[in-house]
Amino acid sequence: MSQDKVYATPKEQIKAFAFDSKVASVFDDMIRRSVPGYGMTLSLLGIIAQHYAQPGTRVYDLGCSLGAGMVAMGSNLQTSELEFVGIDNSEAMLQRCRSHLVDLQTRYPVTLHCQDIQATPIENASIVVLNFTLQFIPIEQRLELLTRIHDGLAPGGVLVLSEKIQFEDPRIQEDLTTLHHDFKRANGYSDLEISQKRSALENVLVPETIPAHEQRLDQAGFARNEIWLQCFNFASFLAFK
Ligand code: GEK
Repeated sequence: MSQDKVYATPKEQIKAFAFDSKVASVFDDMIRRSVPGYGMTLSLLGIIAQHYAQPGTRVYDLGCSLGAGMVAMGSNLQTSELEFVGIDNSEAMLQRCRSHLVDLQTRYPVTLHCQDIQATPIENASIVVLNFTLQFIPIEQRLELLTRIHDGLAPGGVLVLSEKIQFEDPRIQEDLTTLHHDFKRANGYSDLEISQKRSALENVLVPETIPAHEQRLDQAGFARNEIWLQCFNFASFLAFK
């Protein structure tokens, strides 16, 4: 996988961030160097999948990008009669995703659909993963999506929801944003790359507070939810049907 240089040179005009072929070709490097805890989220997703995958059900990865979530969940699974469904609305991502799923496909049926996750029917799911994807859905449409996910989960099913988060206290917001930028700098991104990417993501990636997520999960019908991992301004929730 090549190194992310998408924002390395000065741009006259910063266009809104898009998951196009340029981003898809460096995506693994981009997300690992940008999202603190991404690697740990994936490796622990494998443990979560072992615990919650139920025979005869589906596992959905909504906004699957290159399929890292499905690969992580499938790597040590023994559960029988499981089907994986990966959804993304970027054809550039899915083209690359297919080649990452070769091993998984020798053990489980895997279907990939290029579509908006808001149009995806969710049925008979034991696990639904939204790994850093809900943040790209318009805020007013998030409840409907989470409600459909809840309704499509089988009894005992879970949603894994990972997001960039925002803090109510402006001083904490400022400090954790600084720490996030320090993380990116430590991973080799320049100040120019950090600031151009930040502008490109403005109004595209819209983070919310932890209470806003918790309240919406309650409203969508989930019985309980808890944060199981947090790294700076990124957190992952486990929500139970
Ligand atoms: C991972 N989960 O590696 N419908 C379908 N796909 C969408 C939509 C939508 N409405 N909006 C955005 N996407 C992955 C990482 S990246 C996170 C997920 C990030 C897709 C988009 O094309 C991209 O592939 C993915 O969601 C978000 O664990 O880049 O911060």
